[in-house]
Amino acid sequence: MCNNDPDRIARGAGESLKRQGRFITLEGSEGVGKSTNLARVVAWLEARGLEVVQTREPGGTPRAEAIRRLLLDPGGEEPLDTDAELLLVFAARAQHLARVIRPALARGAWVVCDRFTDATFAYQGAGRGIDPARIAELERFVQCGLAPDLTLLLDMPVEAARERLAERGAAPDRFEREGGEFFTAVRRAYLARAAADPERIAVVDASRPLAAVGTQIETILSRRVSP
Ligand code: Z5A
Repeated sequence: MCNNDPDRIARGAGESLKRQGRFITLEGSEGVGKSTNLARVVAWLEARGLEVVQTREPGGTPRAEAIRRLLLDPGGEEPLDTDAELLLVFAARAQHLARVIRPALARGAWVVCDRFTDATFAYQGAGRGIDPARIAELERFVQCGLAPDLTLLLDMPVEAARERLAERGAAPDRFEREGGEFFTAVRRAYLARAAADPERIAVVDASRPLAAVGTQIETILSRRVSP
């Protein structure tokens, strides 16, 4: 039995065995507007009377946020091995699933998460060059079949998104220091995943003004999730 088996978690919490909540993720390369539009998704769901848990990866719990700091910290002399990076991402995910995502879904809440495992296939897979089959093994081990019900993939040209981040002016983290080639590979991988799984992954044109992006997201929510 999977360590994160949803029935085990639900039984542990003394709640219904049935998973009732829904799991929505936002994905995309850096600076495409995931954090900005996540607030809109949450507001849309809350306006329909739903309990919504807003969270992010890597992170979402104090220990998983500590792993996030380790992953994003560009400092230090010692480079982070790519396999170590992958395992840290999944260690944070296991903690997040056990402490936040599974309990929320089991009590019927809707979980809206800024990035999830599609990011691992895009960044550690296409970006770092790790074989996707190895990532899929960890996905099975950690998630035990749990996957998002809907993923909004915010897509736009890499350079334009990087310009948005440059305007924001924050110091680049360890990923943001990568070059254009890395992020072009990440974008391609995301689009390939969307093409392979259009039932789950909806592509949003993130290059348009914020109001237009928000309208497209709300149209997708209306069509694809029925609270
Ligand atoms: N990572 C990984 O490698 N493997 C994994 O499995 C996971 C993650 C889960 C941290 O994620 C890093 O973790 C990430 C991959 C790695 N690194 N990178 N790159 P993150 O989500 O925190 O990092 P991020 O993508 O860099 O997030 P961000 O910088 O906050 O970008 P964003 O959330 O997509 O964008 P935003 O903050 O909402 O918007 C950026 C700016 O653009 C901001 O000033 C907005 O006001 C502006 N904006 C947004 N939308 C628009 C529109 N439509 N028009 C004009 N301006 C806009």
